[in-house]
Amino acid sequence: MTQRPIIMSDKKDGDGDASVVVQTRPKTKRPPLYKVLLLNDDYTPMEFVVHVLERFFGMSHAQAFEIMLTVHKKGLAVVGVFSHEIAETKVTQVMDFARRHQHPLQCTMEKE
Ligand code: TYC
Repeated sequence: MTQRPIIMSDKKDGDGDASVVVQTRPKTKRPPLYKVLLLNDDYTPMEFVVHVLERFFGMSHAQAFEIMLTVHKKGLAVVGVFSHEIAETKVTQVMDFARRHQHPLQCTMEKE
């Protein structure tokens, strides 16, 4: 939401001179969000990708299967949106898990 100035009520000082006081407010910036992307490749088994989506992104089997098919057909898909720290953790978890199982699955993040 856009920040609006705080307008105090019109001041009547008796001289017929009305004025407004604009109070400043400390800016509260929301932290930037990051998309976590899963990339397609020709070798990672479909069931492995479905398992990754269930395990690290809390998806149901049906949801995970649907997203896996989107990645397979379109080349990539956003699998979640997180703070920088959480996004980085997800990417690391997926990449480590894929490497341990010797699959070339790639997972990256980008600022929203
Ligand atoms: N294209 C892979 C296959 O046909 C499946 C796959 C889906 C791989 C999604 C990676 O992120 C991925 N076995």
